[in-house]
Order: sequence, then C-alpha cells, then structure tokens
Amino acid sequence: MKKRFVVLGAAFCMFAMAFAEGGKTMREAFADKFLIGVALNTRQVTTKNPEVQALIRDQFSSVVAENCMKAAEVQPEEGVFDFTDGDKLCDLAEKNGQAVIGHCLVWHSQAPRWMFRDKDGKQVSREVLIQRMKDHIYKVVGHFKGRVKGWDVVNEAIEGNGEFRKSPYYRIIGPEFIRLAFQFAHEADPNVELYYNDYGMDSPRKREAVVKMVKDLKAHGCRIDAVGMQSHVGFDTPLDEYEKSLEAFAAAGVKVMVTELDLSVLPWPKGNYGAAIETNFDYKKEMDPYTEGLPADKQKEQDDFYAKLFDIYLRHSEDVTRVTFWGLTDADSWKNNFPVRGRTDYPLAFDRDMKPKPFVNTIIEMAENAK
Ligand code: 9MR
Repeated sequence: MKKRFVVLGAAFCMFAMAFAEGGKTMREAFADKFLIGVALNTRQVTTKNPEVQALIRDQFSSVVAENCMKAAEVQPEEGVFDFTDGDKLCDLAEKNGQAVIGHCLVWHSQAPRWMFRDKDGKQVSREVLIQRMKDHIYKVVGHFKGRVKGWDVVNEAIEGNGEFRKSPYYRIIGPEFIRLAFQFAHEADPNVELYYNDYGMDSPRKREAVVKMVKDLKAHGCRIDAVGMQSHVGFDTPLDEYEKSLEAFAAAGVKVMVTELDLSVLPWPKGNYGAAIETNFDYKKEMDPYTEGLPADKQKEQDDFYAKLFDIYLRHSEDVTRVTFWGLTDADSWKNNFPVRGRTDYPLAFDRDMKPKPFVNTIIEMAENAK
C-alpha cells in the first residue's frame, strides 16, 4: 500500500515535471501568429542575471527600448548623438534572434529642450523645425538601418476628442509635420517599416481621426505599415470599442500592432485609463490597496481580462503583426509611478519573482488551439 503510494507520487512528480518542461513559451506558442514583444530598460538589456536573460530570450520574439531611443536620449544637444544604449539593445536582440522596434522619432514628450528654441530661447521658425526634424530622423534611422525592423515614426499626435494635439510640432509646422516625418523616415531607410503609435485607441473619435490620418498619408504616397495601439488598458476599457478600432485600422489598409500592453489593477483617480504622462495625482493609501500582494479575486479578474484581449488578437491574427508588453515584470512597470507615484501595481505578464501569471498559460493554450 505504502509502496503504491510512493510510486504514484513519483509518477505524479514526473508528470508535473514533464508538463513544466514540455510547456511552450509565449515565443514558441505565438511563433506562427504574431511577434510577441517586450519593452526593456538598459539595466535589463545589460543584466548579468541569467534568469532575467533567459526570460527575455525565451519568452519574446521582439524587443523595444522603453526609453533609450527617444529623441532627448539620442540627441541631448543639437548635433550630439548618443546611440550607446540603443546599440546594446540591438546587440542583445541579434544574439537572441529578436526583431528590434524603434521607439520613437517624433513625440512631444521626451523631446530635447533645444528642439523648439533658438539660441536666444525664442521659438524656432517652421523651416528650422522641419530641418531639425529631418536631421534627427535621418541620423537616427540611418544609424540603426538594417538593425531595426520598424519605427514608431510619430507618437501620440491626436487627442481623445479626435483633434490634433497642440504639440510644438503641430503649432510650429502644422499638421503636415506628420506627413513630413513619414517621408523623411522612408528616405532615410526605404526598407524599414513605419508606424503611427497612440494610446486611448478605444475612443471612437480618436479612431476616426487616426483612420483619416492613415488615408491622408496613403493619398500623399507615404509609406505607413501599421498603426500601433499602445493598449495601456484597465478593467473598464470598453473591449467592443477597442476591437472596432483594431478592425477600422485594418480596413484602412495597414497592419495593427499592440505596442505597449499593460493592464493596471489599481484604482484610477478619474476613471480614464490613458497615458498622458503629464497627469499626476497625490499619493493616498486608499489608492494603493495591494502593497502586500494581489488578492486572488483580482488576479482572476486580470487573468480573465487578458484572456479576452488575446482572444481579440488571435481572432484578428491576419491583421495583428505584433503584441508587445510594456515591461518585463511588475517590479519595473511605469504604472507603479503613474498616475500616482510610489504605488504597487501588477500590470504585466510576469510578477515580482519573475513567475508567469496564470493568464500566461491560458494565452499559450489559446494560441496553440487557434487555427
Ligand atoms: O515607460 C516609459 C517611462 O519609463 C518614461 O518615464 C515615460 C516618459 O515619457 O515614458 C514611458 O513610456 C511611454 C512611451 O514611450 C509612450 N507611450 C506611453 C508610455 C508610458 O508613459
């Protein structure tokens, strides 16, 4: 009796081990569906920790720089370029056989201060800003030519109400800055893919405006390969509207990329899950309820929501070419500091111990069962 118990126990352990070892990674499971990506900071890119290295290599087929390829980082002073960290990301990706996505060329945020001012501190003319934008794009796209698969050319140019964001690029150049940016990027590397990237894409007005922009770019003969839906989502993100946007972008003749996926579990001060980084609220304990760990019911809610998102992506896998998580583990997510500083959020696929959340297995199974 006792022996049988031991044998059964051993058999169970072997089965459990075989399951754990034989289970596919996200990278393997999504290989014939779409790229599965992760945004990395430079600490992660250069880490000597073998566990972190393995997680990046085994689970993801694509990487993007969380910050180090942004304009303020690569051109801190006019004409002074620093590609050190971007090159390190490319080195890692090449070693791992991963596609590198360039993020981002033209964005009102994390643009260097000098970009919009002359040496006396006055706003530059339209001609000067166009020239600076052109020089920046030529130099950056030129540097990473052959190493980067595609660029977020213009980031967050449209507001939730469908109007153009009144950014310095818009105010100084006019709406043509978008077309010019795409044109310059294509001139700098005719082989690189070009994307428009934005958040809050479930908004119907934003959807219409982005579709109009895509059509306008195409009408002017510009290359645009995909629209990036950032997807900083929350439990109240309306998935029907979100899916309608995905379908509308595909119908406009571009691919769709989910570029910055994360799902916050924390309360939001105003009930609107955007990514306008200028938003910030004071810390209050009641806004930070899970400092000791995520309760099981909240984890379940997150698992279910992620399953719904991946159901959408898999049903549209003809049009969706990449799904990228905005961060490796919960510990590193920008959401711990947005829109309130110093909270404990749980938005990503891997927890603070680098263990996969339950939904990771679910979406792997969904990918394997999808036609
Ligand atoms: O995750 C990024 C964070 O580390 C930076 O502090 C922040 C500064 O702008 O940018 C974050 O990434 C943003 C991305 O580049 C564009 N979409 C919104 C992302 C979250 O703010």
